[in-house]
Amino acid sequence: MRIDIITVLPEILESPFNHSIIKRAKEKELAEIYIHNLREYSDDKHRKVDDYSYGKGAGMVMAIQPIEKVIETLTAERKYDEIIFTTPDGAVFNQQAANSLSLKENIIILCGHYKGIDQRIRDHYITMEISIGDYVLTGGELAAAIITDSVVRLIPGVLSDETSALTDSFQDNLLSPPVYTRPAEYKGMKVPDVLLSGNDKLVDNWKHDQAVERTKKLRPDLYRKFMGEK
Ligand code: 6GU
Repeated sequence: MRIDIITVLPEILESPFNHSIIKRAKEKELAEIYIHNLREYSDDKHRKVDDYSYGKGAGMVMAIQPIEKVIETLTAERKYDEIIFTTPDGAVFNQQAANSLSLKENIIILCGHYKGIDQRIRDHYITMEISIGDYVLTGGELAAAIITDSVVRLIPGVLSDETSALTDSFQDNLLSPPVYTRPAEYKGMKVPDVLLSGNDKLVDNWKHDQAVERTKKLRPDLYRKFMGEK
């Protein structure tokens, strides 16, 4: 899978993909991630990428020209399945959206900034608008990093244990059960006996019950979805 991220702040995206699982996914050539500095596509002599908004209303708007140029450059080279714009007024991202994006070949993520982008970009180029939650960030870069991280880890072969993405929280509208490691007892705090029993069936049942209980208590909204699907 190839992900091209377009941003005015490439520095923010230098670190997130260079560690741990995402770094290994790139090394194993399961994911290619390219960061494009929007300023480099500006025809303006000062490499300006924004301009005043028409009509009243404070704030700068990202202009068409550099965005059109970078998108035209990329789409001339290969076909893209989605051109995503990160924006607080997009559809709220979730695990289902991550699952479906992980099946794509090539995607572009355009990071939103300032007071928005010229609507004509959204009308003519963008195929998907994503928000990562009901709060406002200074820009779409962290959202792009979150989307990329959650999608890349789902690509087959990225996680060492193929089953582990399937048992993630949210895959079946359930939170994960609690986990424990050694020692079995620490300063009087004990690991539940069932986990030491060696009985796989009992352990699986316990994990499922814990997942259901936790979801009911911590995320009643998810619990209703879980019950509705049964
Ligand atoms: Cl994608 N962008 C910004 N600026 N704020 C957000 C967001 C995105 N998602 C939630 N808040």
